[in-house]
Amino acid sequence: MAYETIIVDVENHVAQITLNRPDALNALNDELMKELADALSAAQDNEKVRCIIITGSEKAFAAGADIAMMKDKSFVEAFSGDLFTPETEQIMRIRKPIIAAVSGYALGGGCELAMMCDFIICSETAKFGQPEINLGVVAGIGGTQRLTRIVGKSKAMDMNLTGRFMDAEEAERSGLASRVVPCKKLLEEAQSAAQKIAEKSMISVMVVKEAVNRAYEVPLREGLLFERRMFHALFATEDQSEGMSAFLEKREAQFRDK
Ligand code: CO8
Repeated sequence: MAYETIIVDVENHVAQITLNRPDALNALNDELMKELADALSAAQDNEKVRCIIITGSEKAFAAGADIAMMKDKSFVEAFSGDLFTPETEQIMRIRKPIIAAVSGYALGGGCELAMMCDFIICSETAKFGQPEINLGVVAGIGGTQRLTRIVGKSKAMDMNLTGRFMDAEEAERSGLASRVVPCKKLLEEAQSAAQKIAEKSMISVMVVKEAVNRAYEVPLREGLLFERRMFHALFATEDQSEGMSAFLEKREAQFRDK
């Protein structure tokens, strides 16, 4: 599929998807969300891809859902059209790890998209926010839910009620971003993290993703049981044997995803 609103590069086992609507600061419209979901599914199906990066421009990761697209919708159109739901469901089904590399604005749906990724690396210029309240609406794809689980009630309320932006330093301090780097180093850092992940056994990588995400869904006892059972199950893999042997033989493990 040829894309109009994103750019996809696959190199060294990493699929880098760049949101590309510069005139609208990468605002998320129907076309972009469909293309993004399609590209992610293609990356999931591509055996060469072992990690995915979603990024934007230096000025904006994404400045939210496209306000011009939404402005004239009636309640019935918004409700029946179920805007972005199939695409976000599709994104949530991706089993390979996804890193958000955020520079500049990640607002509204842009912040929510970053939070749908597995972790966020941001540049010193990043600004996160849920400013939907300024438009007379509220967040619609996770800004009251994921943000609350990530940064806690007080900051989530503050962000959603006042619409203020959070800078990179606060985002890292609050656990929203895992690392902050200078703007020029953002993609290098994201690529290096992706390469590190790409070297691991894909089976362990997918288990980590499932297990950490499960922490948001189930009580602690259930989550711990799931983790323990997955730990046990990995002893059925050749990669467990290779990984532990390689450590004891003081050499690099050669994982084969088996
Ligand atoms: N939608 C559409 N166009 C946008 C958006 C947007 N979210 N953000 C920026 N643009 C456009 C501007 O209209 C402008 O276009 P033009 O040049 O044609 O006038 C261009 O991008 C550049 O923007 P600015 O001139 O405003 O640039 P500034 O540097 O002055 O300001 C800001 C940058 C602060 C990021 C500013 O653009 C801004 O506040 N943008 C809107 C942020 C916002 O409110 N985001 C939330 C949108 S609502 C949302 O995301 C809901 C998600 C849930 C969907 C749920 C579905 C179920």
